[in-house]
Amino acid sequence: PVTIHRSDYRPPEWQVPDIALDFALGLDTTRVGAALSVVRHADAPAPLTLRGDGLTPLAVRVDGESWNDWHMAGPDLIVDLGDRARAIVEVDTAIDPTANTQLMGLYASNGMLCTQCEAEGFRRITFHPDRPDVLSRYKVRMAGDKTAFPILLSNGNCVAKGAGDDGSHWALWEDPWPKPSYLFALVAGDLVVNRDSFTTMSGRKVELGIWVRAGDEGRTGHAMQALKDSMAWDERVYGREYDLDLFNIVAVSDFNMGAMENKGLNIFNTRYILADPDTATDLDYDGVQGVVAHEYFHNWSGNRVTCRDWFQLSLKEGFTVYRDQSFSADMGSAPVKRIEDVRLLRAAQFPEDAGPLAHPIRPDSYQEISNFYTATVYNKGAEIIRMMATLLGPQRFRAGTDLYFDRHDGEAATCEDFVRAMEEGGAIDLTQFRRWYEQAGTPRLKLTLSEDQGQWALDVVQTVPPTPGQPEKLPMMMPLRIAAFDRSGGASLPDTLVTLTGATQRIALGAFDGRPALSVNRGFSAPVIVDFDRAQGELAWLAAHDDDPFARYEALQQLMLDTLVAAAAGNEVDHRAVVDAVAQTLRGRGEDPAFVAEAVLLPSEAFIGDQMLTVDPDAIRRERLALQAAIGRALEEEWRAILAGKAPPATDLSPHAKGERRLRGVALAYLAATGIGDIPALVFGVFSDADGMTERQAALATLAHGDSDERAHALDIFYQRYRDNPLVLDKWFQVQAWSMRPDTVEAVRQLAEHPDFTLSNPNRVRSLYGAFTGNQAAFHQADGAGYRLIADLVIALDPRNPQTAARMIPPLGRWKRFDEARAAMMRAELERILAQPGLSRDTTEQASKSLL
Ligand code: DPP
Ligand code: ZN
Repeated sequence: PVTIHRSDYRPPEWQVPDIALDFALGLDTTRVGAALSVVRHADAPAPLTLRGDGLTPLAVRVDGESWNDWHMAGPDLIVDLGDRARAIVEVDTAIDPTANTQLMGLYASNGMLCTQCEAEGFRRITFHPDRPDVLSRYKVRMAGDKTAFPILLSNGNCVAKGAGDDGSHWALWEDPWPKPSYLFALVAGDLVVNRDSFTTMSGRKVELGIWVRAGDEGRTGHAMQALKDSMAWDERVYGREYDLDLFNIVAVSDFNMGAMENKGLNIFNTRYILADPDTATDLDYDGVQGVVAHEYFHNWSGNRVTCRDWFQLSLKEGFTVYRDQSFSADMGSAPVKRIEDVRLLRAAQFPEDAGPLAHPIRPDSYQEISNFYTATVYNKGAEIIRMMATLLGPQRFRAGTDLYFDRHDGEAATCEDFVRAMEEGGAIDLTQFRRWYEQAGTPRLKLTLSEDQGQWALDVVQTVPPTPGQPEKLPMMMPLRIAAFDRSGGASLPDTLVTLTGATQRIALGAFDGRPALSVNRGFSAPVIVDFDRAQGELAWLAAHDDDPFARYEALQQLMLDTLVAAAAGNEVDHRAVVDAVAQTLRGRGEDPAFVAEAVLLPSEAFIGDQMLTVDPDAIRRERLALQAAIGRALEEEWRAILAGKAPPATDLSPHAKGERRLRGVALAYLAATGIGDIPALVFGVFSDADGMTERQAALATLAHGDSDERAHALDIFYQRYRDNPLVLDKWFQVQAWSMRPDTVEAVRQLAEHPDFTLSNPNRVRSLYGAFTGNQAAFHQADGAGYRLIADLVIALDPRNPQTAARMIPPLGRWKRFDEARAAMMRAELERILAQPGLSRDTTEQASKSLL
């Protein structure tokens, strides 16, 4: 495969200010006529290169005349335009949407036609430069059978429509805003709409529509509310107004990603639109709200200001994730949202940054850009934006974003443009900060406290680990929020923002009577790993008294982690300190149950593994279960009391109600770990009495770990009740793949044979196999059966859907973190994948890099 380098960027030789597309729609054959008005930007004559993927030109015309001066260069069409400086280039093609199992370009899903063009899917529809720095105004005409496709949608506004006398009809859509081809969208199908409207800050009325299949419209209310809240929030917080008279969202069940921000016509995975209390959990509700906001916010951070090239992906994604995180924090509990964001970063991004696929948030090279829609580009990217916001403070950050939007509106910009706007708008020098865009790897801060004549100081040593292609690193600039407390009640050092720049740095803390309790990286101000030896007593004190909720959470997590890592390494441990701290935290549950539920949750098996030199999945599971059982038994009365109270009605989606449900789920898990005889019946009772999916799923997942009769019974009831609802059926697969039972590998193998399992739906694949790779002890089963299962999946899925197949590879690439026997088996599976003939570029890149 060819490697594309960031340093090779050249501006396009031809721009395409206007495009007219003409679609004759059909599920098996769709004919596409494209008319590109092209303008030369190169000084000298240059051929016009139009990228294609699987297309054949049926006819080529230039300025209305049939044209022969063209040839194919691999999949691409090269048109020789002589010394013309402008021309109208027309190309006719035909595509087969039903055969398009990659779900990139124009494809059929459940009898409807829809598109996904980011990053390079437009070239599967028609020949085009298909690079984000070529922006065009689109006119789209589509015609098709009125019964099969009663609804015809594209970007912008519908300016004309009509019917033929052969049962066909047509619509003409025009988008006044120039956009790159990756934001093109078209939908044709039998859909129903939930309509609403929003009046913008300048008084313009925008018509909103959420389009779904008949029967699903009753589950679109939450998404609609999230959309209106997002529109108001972006006006209030960033001063950004929506810019078309129409905003449509379409929900599609077969979708590779979460959703897509096409201009004026977002296309969503149904998972992030449909929600009602009977079928969606509180987390699902939050997911809908967050993704609706994310895609809406892209209208400015992504569409009005887009990316110059795909190396700049984090320019739109990191910034937009930061924006959706801030929105969700404003809509619910900010501390809980921060905890969730950090948990995700640690679960998905830290391992990526420590492994063979590590890359900076602005990568230097790629083979297949689809492989770079990563936790690094998205979530670490958001942390980089957050750090700038912290360094600048709210007013200067807003001045920076105003400058960025105003200066680059209508342009294809770079990460450097963003940082420069922050520097100028915020009056700050970010020269050193730019290293966050260049260097991969999670920085480590080693902290030590010292005292000299009653004056205390904190010494910080910063290191950034070597990553592939980057053996040497320089220290990063970062904001570190700290505070120091006198545990005996004396004066403390209040919340202080320190800007770290050096490899070593000393921070004066002031005078204390004895060693202060240090609260460090408050609010997770910098995305780093902190190494700091603290006694159990100090952590327990911070868990109870720190005035920063995130730091309180961290202290308790650290206490748990220290205990679990020591136990997994074979040391004798005492569970008492953790039990006491959990008990202490539980006392605050009346006030903020959501925070308490987060705080008392044990760290995941994967996160425990990340703290070990060599991950021992079996010891981690054993010791984590032991601690869970100890906490379950010691606080049995508390957990039972939490469950004895009445659950808030499932229709109550207030943060407090969600928190109570969350805490009840945690209580179920702790009780189940004790193995006390009546617990399966109690959990089954919660399952049966549940008036909504949050409780129902929590109880089902808890039962799924065990081998009680109630387990089989509940799984059966759940299946019978929801077998016709694909999103809920996904949960049925998921809880079984998450199970801590010793036979989970075999169970997953059998579930893959289930009549409801299919490789053609990415959600279903993720619900079974994605959940399974997140089940550390099962995936890493000592005989290698878990590795084989995933490699078999990749081999079966790659010819059909390379993008989704390639996403299953990274877990196999973590072999360096495991013992030699496991590492050898993981490598062998990667090699077996690579030996497959005709392997996609996506999978080849991920598998070969994973072996290094
Ligand atoms: N640009 C899309 C997003 O919102 C890609 N799935 O992240
Ligand atoms: Zn995005």
